Order: sequence, then C-alpha cells, then structure tokens
Amino acid sequence: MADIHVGIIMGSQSDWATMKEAADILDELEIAHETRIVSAHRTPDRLWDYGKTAVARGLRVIIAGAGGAAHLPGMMASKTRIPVIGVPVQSRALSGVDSLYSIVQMPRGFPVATMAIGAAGAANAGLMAAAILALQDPALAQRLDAWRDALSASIPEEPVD
Ligand code: RP5
Repeated sequence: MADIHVGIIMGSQSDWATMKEAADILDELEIAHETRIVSAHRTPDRLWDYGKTAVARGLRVIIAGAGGAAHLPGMMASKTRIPVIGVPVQSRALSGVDSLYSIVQMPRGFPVATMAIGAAGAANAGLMAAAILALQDPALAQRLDAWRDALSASIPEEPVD
C-alpha cells in the first residue's frame, strides 16, 4: 500500500459533505490519504495526538476543514510544522464568513494556507496539496498537469443560451 502523505481532518461528521471534495480530488490524482474527525473543541486530545505524531507518521500536508468557531486548522498549525491548508466550511448561521475569519487571521509565526469558503475551497485544498507533493514527485506532477489541461480544455470558448 502507498505511503499516506496527506491527512484530511474535519471538526465534525457534518463537514464531510464539503471535505469529500478534497478527498475526491486526491482520489482522481491517485494520492493516498486518510480522513479523520478531529475537533478542536470536542476532542482536543485527539487533535494534540494527531499534531504530535504527524511528522513521525510521514504526513506531508494536512487539509483541515471546520465551520463556525473554526479553530481546528490554526490549532493544528500550532502543533506541527507540516503545512496546514485550511478550509472554511459554510456555516448555517453566518454562511461561513465566521469560519473564514476564524481560519485566515492567524498570528505571525503560525500560518494556515486558507482556501475559499465551502466546496470550491475544499476541492482547491486537494489541488494545493497535490501541487505541494508534486514538487518532489515527477509522476504526480505529470498527472496534475494533465488534470489542469483537461479542465482548461473543457471550458467552451463561447457561451450558449
Ligand atoms: C465545527 O462546528 C465543525 O467543524 C462544524 O462545521 C460545526 C458544526 O458541527 P456539528 O454541530 O454539525 O457537529 O466544530
């Protein structure tokens, strides 16, 4: 089995519909990954253990999605030097602006690469993880280039009624 270099973590089962977009992109690009529910508030010990063991387990990128008071990506970034890509999940009350602000405004020293709110942000998180890994993996770089070319080729030149 391929080594797992990407961890997708999320604050709740309810985030999975969004975070699956990241997992689907990784599947398309044949990047092995794991998925876990890790909540900054409900399972803080699980968060700590995940961050503490991430380097030793061989992870190279962590995609972290959460909504509302979305502290998971930032707390994970404080616990590991592995790049953390944050996905603001669209919340019911504030449409994900709360999630975005919670994730993007990190203090100097502990960055989180923050994506757009919702499904597009999650898909882009998968692509960002792929781009990071492709720097050291020529075969993956080729697959990513082909994926991007196919997307460009699928865009029509003219709109239709
Ligand atoms: C956050 O609270 C989760 O990331 C989720 O987006 C939000 C709501 O969680 P549930 O109440 O649906 O479990 O921690």
